[in-house]
Amino acid sequence: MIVVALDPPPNVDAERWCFNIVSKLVGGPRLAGFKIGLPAIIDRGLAWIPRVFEGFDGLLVADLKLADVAPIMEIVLERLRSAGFNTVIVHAFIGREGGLREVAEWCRRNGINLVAVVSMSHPGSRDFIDKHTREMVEMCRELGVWGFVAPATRPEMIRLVRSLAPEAKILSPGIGAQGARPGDALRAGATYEIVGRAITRSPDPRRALEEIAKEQEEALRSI
Ligand code: BMP
Repeated sequence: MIVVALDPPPNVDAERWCFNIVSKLVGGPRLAGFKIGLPAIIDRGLAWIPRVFEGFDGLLVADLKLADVAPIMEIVLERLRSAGFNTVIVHAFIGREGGLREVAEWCRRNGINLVAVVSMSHPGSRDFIDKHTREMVEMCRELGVWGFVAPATRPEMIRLVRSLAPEAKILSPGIGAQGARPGDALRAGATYEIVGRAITRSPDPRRALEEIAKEQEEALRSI
């Protein structure tokens, strides 16, 4: 399945840009949801989210990669929940006490899917984060975290996460603009491939989504 990353460039009206793309993609093949992060939120805040996603019942992922103390994260999470997000991404490296434990409880109480970053798609992820992926996944599993971010650019990291957390969702960025091919992450055990620019910067985003969906299906058939 595909989660489309909506990262508007700096020279556009973020709400209009997102609305335009969302209206072309909703109902498209293998579309599971949308991910919205700082590029749109620092331009427009959150008030526009319900306007653009009215009636959409897929994953709506807030990607602020939160990494703060729990009481402050809970304030942010409440605002994200009120805006209509049903899934949030936080960093796992903040650790358990005063951090992920409380946030995981908050998400459970409020019906929000909690996703933890345990490895990233850029090479620098190896410097620090990847040295602790295993222990971060183990901690998150104990806390009942719903999903993980692991990179399509390094399928061995997806395989590691999948082996440690067989029941978890895995969201994998890095398809297209960062070099991985559609289906690479799914074959390694990911649940969703996060795709941004390969769809949103295409002259025909709907066609780009359809082509990626087709490639995913072909990749899955070849397992
Ligand atoms: P693109 O397909 O245009 O490269 O976009 C990837 C998206 O996934 C971006 O929104 C980026 O913030 C996010 N992302 C990533 O690229 N690597 C990570 O390790 C984690 C991410 O959330």
